[in-house]
Amino acid sequence: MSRLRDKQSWQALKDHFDEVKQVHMRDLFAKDKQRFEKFSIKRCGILLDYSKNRITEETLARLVELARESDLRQGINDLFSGARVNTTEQRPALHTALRNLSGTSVFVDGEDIMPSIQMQLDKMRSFVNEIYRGSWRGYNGQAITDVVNIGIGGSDLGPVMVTEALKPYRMPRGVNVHFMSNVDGSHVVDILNSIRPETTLFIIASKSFTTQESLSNALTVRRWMEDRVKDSDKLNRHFIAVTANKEAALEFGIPENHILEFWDWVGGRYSLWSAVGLSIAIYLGMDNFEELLAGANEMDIHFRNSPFDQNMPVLMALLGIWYNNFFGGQTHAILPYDQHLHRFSAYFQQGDMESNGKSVTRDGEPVDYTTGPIIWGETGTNGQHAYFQLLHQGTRPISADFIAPVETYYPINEHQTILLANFFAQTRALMMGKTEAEVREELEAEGRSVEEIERLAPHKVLEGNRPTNTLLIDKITPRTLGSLIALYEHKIFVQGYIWNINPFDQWGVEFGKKTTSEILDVLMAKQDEVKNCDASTHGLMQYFKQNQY
Ligand code: G6Q
Repeated sequence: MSRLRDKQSWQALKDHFDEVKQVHMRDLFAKDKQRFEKFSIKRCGILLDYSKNRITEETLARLVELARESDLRQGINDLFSGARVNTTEQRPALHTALRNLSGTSVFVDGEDIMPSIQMQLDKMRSFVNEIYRGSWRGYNGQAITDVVNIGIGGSDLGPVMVTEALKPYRMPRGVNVHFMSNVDGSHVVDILNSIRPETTLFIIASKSFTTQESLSNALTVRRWMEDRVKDSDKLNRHFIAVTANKEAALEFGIPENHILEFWDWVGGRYSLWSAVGLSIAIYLGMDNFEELLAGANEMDIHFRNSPFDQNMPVLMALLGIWYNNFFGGQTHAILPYDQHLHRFSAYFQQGDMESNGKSVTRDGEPVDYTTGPIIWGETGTNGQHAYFQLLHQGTRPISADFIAPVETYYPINEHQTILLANFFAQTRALMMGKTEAEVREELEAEGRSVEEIERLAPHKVLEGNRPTNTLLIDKITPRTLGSLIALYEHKIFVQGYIWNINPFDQWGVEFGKKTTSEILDVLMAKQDEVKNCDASTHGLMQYFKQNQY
């Protein structure tokens, strides 16, 4: 048995699970009027109500004991202090240092990294200022109106999500931002058709500066620009690179003073806090970008210093483990009731699934328990008219986070009240369900015949007892969004730590990149055949080659 399943607290949770698995939340709420007060916490402008979970005070105590027995405190200290928590790549994961506003030093290989972080922030600020003061001009002297971020995965999803979420904070008369990620030519063409070359600045964001999609897109864009601009100095005004591989960016032709750097100790999916966030800073202004950092820092401080039973990321992580490992839950939904947060679930689909989609422990032993769940979700209320049916009456256990702001930017008519009514109604309905007696009573009140009641009743019963967290945010601002993102980042870290896996590598993604490049060599006739090619892939490639024109 693995060390995790061997833990006393794990065994205690197993025993406890057998005792409480049949308990209905309806009864827990009926018995304890203080349940909301007991199981809710407010920090950083976010109220987390976790009372609609299948837990008692004893469950929580036992989960917290699991965190203690896993030595989570040491794990948190290691994370923040720059220990090499990314064990396979022998790197720290210091995204928290990017938003460390305390001024205290953080060391990597004996060197204080805070001055270099500040230097990149200063450089970002000066780029943003130049754009807004109109001193950064395109090849024919016009000011910049559009910025295109060319990047994928971690070099794309964060800036897309944040710029969408904070649209109301866009700089007055601000530039437009576009995100070119897919190597599909349609994505490239759609964006190039919507901009004017003379007033557009392209940011090539790639940590490795070797990612094929981003480099292919960057090359196509550069050729498109070269067709219009012959003078290389003028052409250079249209390109910035953000990378941890400065040499490759120089080789691509980006001038040194147009390169923003970050470091191998920033994971791609944790990089929006670095210069990868340049498109965010340009769209919202540097002050708002720093507010985002400040909000994340506030959550970092809470996470680092709070006892586990009053620690928002730890609580959310432990609840996730409760469903994942004891109830056999396989999926977790993230459901924002805020249209501007429409990329939030997609962002944490990467954040969570790329981090905790692992099957061996940090020591390379196969795990004998399940790790990261499938993360998915869309905005409410739309989802209610679609997949929510399965949440209410499907056979699979699903847990969900419901996220909404109290205050909206657009207080038109009763929209926010109606939105929040839906929001509260769903978590209540999922928790309460509807018993057969209630269904029969309702049908009788409608005047249905005995036969009809018999026929309909089983279909209208809702089991309920479906667990949800509710996150009510005072208002979505750069600061609270920063805290919210950091909350999820730390939740993921805690789960990975307790599962004893490395949440900071992504060998599956790397394997996908490498396999593509082997196949591309064959499709482009640089190689005759993929080594040991299987009949399916071979047949498909042949079919494509024979039919592509
Ligand atoms: C993130 C992943 C992955 C990565 C992209 C882009 O953690 O490793 O999504 O961000 O593959 O990589 P580059 O930034 O190196 O182009």
